[in-house]
Amino acid sequence: MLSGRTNNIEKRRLLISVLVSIIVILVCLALFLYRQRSTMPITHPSGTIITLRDPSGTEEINAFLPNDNVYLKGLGMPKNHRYRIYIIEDVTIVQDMHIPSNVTTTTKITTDENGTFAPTLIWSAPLTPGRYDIITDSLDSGVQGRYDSPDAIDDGEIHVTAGFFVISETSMGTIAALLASFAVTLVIKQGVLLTCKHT
Ligand SMILES: [Ca+2]
Ligand SMILES: [Ca+2]
Repeated sequence: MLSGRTNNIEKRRLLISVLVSIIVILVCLALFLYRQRSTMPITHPSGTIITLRDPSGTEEINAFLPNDNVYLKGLGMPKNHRYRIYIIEDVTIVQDMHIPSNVTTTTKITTDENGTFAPTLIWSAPLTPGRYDIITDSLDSGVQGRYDSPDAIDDGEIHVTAGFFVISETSMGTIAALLASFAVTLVIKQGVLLTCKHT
C-alpha cells in the first residue's frame, strides 16, 4: 500500500518535471521566435531599405528591444544620391504626403555607384517602444520633406502597416509570465487528475 503510494508520488513528480521542462522549452522557443521575427523586405521601385540589429547582420530584423540599436542598409536605390533618413511613428504612407516629424535625430547617407549604402546606425539605445516606419528622403531629386518617387520606405511589413516595432521589456515579461502561469495551471490540473485517479 505504502509502496504503491510512493510509486504514485514518484510518477507524479516525474510527470511534473517533464511538463515543466516542455513548458520551459516552449517559452524559450516562443521568446526566441518573437525576438527573431522577420519578414521579407518589400521591394519598392526606388529601392529597398532593411533594418538590422547588428551591422554585420544579413536578415532584416523588424522586432527590437529598447536596449537595441537600429541599423539601416539600402540597395536598388538611385546612384550617388544623398538622403536624409526619417524614422517616424507608423502611418499609412502615401505618395506626395508630408513626412511627419522624426522620432529621433535624422541621419544622412549617400548611395554609391551601385545604388547601395552600407549598414548605418540610425537610432541608438534606448529605443522608445512603439511601431515605426522609415522614409529616406532624397536631397538630390524630388521634393524634400515629401514622400515621392526617389524616396525609399520601410513600411507595411509588420503589425499591418509598420516597418518595424520596438517592444518593451515589460511586455516581454508579461508574455513570459502568462506562459509560466499557463504552465503552472497545467501542472496543478495534472496533479489533481492523478490524485483523483489513485484515490
Ligand atoms: Ca522626397
Ligand atoms: Ca506604416
